Amino acid sequence: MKINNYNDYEEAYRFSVQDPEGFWAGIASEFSWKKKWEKVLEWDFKKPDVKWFIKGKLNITENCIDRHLPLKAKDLAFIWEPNEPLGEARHITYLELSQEVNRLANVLKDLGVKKGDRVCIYLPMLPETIYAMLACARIGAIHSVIFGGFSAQSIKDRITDSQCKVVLTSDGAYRGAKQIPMKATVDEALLECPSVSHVLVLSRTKQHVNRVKGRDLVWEEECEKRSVVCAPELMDSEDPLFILYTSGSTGKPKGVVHTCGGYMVYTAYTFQNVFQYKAGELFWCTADVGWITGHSYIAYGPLLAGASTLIFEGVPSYPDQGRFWQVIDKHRVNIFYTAPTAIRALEAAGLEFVTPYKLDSLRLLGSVGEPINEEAWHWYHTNIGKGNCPIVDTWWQTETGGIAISPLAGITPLKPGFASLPLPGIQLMIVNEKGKEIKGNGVEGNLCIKFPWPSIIRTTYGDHERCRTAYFATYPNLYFTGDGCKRDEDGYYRITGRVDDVLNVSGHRIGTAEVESAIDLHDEVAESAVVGYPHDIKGQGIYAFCIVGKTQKPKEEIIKDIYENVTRLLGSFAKPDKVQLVKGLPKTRSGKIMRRILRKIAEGELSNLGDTSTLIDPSVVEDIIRDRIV
Ligand code: 7RM
Repeated sequence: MKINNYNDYEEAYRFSVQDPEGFWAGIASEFSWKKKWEKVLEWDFKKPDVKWFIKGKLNITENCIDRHLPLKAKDLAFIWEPNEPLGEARHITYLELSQEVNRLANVLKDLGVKKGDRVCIYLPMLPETIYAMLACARIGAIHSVIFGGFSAQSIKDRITDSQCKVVLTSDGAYRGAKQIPMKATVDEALLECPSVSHVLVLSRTKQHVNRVKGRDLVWEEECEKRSVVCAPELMDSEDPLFILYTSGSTGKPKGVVHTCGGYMVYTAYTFQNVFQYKAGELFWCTADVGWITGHSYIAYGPLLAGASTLIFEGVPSYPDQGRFWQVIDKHRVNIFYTAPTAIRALEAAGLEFVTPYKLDSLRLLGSVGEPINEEAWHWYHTNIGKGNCPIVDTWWQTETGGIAISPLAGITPLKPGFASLPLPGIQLMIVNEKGKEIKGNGVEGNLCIKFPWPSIIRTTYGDHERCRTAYFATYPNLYFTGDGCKRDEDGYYRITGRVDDVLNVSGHRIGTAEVESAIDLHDEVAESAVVGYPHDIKGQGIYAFCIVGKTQKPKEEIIKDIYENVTRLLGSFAKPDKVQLVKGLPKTRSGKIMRRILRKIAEGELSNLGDTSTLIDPSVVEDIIRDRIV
């Protein structure tokens, strides 16, 4: 499975294109299967229908846990660092992991959770959050993790979409100086979720929570009563492992479905090769497990490799902006994987937060979630990596399941700002607007993938047609990423950002349509249009243009309500940075909002608005420009 030098990489890449089935079969053989697959791959991007390791039987938790027990029972699976720097860290071995996962799996079973049932996980960053995911996988239940920053409304939408039976949550959460109610938010969501029969509540903050009789149970009490042994459910390669909701350019978030066999093979392979993990090292990915990065590179990838991972409960700015660096020194972290937005925020805080720390345990740095600007890259390389740690700029998506374009640590020559080269198994294609391939180097266009890899999205939960239209219909026979990219003279890839109506705000993926629907619920707002604009720290900021008619209400009050509505309906991370009340929006004769013009105005590029001749009423543009928020 391991690539050791650039020649190996080139050879692996060539093999993966010439004989994809042979290539992936070789890697898959390194895992423990209950029954070997009969055929490696069947695929048809038109439907789409992709199956890997057909009729293979396995349980991913056996590969994450049991497989390591004979030799590594006492090795650390996790170090957990609490929100409070003076709080006590927890050290969890593979043996303890096994016992805790099995206890919880037995609890779920006794609550009537069966193979194929959906379970919602709404928890802070705790070892128990990973136990929860693995306990589901152990018994074949499909987990749906919801990021702890989401609102009651968002939880309700997600639970309803996948008809979850059980919710795993905690009383509250610590995030920096704040104490956040988790259970109370779940209670509010569950007022309208008849599919949920039980809620298991972990105690973290010890704050008061309501207890609904017959529905709510105390996590610790239930686990204590259960056995540390639980036989793994026999799963087919293509049985769903989890659902993870992600934002697209239209409508409500989509439940991206990943399956057991392919996801296992791909996350393990990419974890080992991108990070070049060596036994004994400590890996730290700062993402929340509520996002795909946490699923693949806090939970599954590292555990499949038998690695030791740091789980951090807190935030980078508490108690001060030096917290990441303090934690790296404290636990002697070797590999540090974070998002450009965090790097830029910590750079802005000043070097006085970095210099107190040695950071001499670091061997490798990683970046994920958005394009990393060259300036931030150099700051990270010089001040955190002390000039001698490679940076792996990893491009991928919820839908790809694992890293798809990235340097391999210490192997691929680096170029700041470039995710560099595709991993073995990833066959990229750049196309123009019409879907025609743009060949050669020194080109730019829309990024597609033309051949399946093991952890490609299988479907969007409950709505396969949506999966087809969102990813496989724009360009026939290609998976469309939604990103634009450049391929330079050396064949290196630089991702330029989304080409659809999806924003990337501080690494959070947000659909403009979602923010607009939240804003439009306001009585005084007739219609709104949301666009992104470049933001020094967040990458992108959110600018909302809202049509408000004649009203008695003061402007300030309406704007305040809009902020509150978005926070309540989606979560505070989706709150617009700028709200402008307008009389009208630039629309074409067919009624389409010309977002291109609004984007230019939000970016402050007023000199070159492009063709406005097709607008019904060009004067609205002048009004918007006059009152724009800078
Ligand atoms: C892993 C993750 C996916 C979107 C994707 C891109 C952007 C992610 C990079 C990046 C430039 C990168 N999954 N993106 N990584 N852009 N360079 N290294 O973030 O589903 O939440 O978001 O994020 O636009 O399409 S995600």
